[in-house]
Amino acid sequence: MRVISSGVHQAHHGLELFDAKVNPSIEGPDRADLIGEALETAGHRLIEPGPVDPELLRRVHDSVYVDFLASAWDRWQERETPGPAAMGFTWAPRGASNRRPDDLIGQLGYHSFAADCSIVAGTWAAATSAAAIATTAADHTIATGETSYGLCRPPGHHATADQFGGYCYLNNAAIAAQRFLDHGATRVAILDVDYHHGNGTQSIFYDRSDVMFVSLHADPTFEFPWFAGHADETGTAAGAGWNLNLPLPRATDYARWSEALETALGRIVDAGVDALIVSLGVDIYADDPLGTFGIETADFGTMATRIGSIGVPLTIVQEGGYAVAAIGDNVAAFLAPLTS
Ligand code: OKP
Ligand code: ZN
Repeated sequence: MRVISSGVHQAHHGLELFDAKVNPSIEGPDRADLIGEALETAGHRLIEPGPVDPELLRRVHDSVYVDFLASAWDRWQERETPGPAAMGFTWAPRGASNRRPDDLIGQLGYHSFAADCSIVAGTWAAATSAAAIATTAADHTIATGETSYGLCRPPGHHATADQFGGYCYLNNAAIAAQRFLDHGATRVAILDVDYHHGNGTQSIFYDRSDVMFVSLHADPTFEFPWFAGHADETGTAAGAGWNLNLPLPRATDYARWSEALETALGRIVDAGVDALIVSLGVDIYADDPLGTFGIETADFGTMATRIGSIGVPLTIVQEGGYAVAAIGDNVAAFLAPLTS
């Protein structure tokens, strides 16, 4: 087991709008710091990532979006009275032309889909560091076959090819998947176990058959990201049949959740993939402030044992998880049975 992490994320702490109030985001630096500490206590060595690959970013994300993210904070600072964080507040009405505006304020709406997500001074460095962590983790699995874990922060699974939202800017799991393909894999699967549907990952690969996206998540009829994650979203064009959503009800416990996991793994095994990326959100934990599921700490070990049993090369990237008192134990419990 190789663990990749970096302290660069610490300078990123955005603001989020919720309940008509703006507060520091619940997605803060403490999350990754606590995971790192727990993993070191469990005997893991934390290894720094290599540099980010700008070409790889642009194979997953639109170039204009990458350039936008890289420059948004500096452009924001040029305003007469810049607020404490750059965020969108106008989104395209249904049926609108959705032409990209020229102005920064319009572009912030164009390139985002949720007001829980903002850009501050450290955001671009943190997002590219998380992408580098995912890339380095994938590279280790590609080179050795060994399982790797990328302690990515900010998370990535809500980020689409050209929009940020849900605390995500660059799609770390998608970047890891693309890395496997670029190094000879024919087909890879992404298994997303975060409490929230990975709308960004789904959309990036929705018309492609080389990356199968499989997600267990809270039903979007009652949960963020609200507009994606239904069971009838199965892919389009060449991607038809390569997207599997398993929406689950409130209060789902491990007995119910593990039934969906069996369905998910059955499809992944049938697909005969060369590698598996796990988008590991531990916000399915019983005491998570954003979640409603009933997964206990020990259940993370049980699910990891089952996922590992399919015998496919495995790279894990961190997504959500907001119960900071338990976040380290939950990730350590997941990694423990995969550690050799
Ligand atoms: C990101 B990931 C609560 C607002 C909820 C959206 C949740 C984003 C979750 N104050 N904002 O999938 O864990
Ligand atoms: Zn989540």
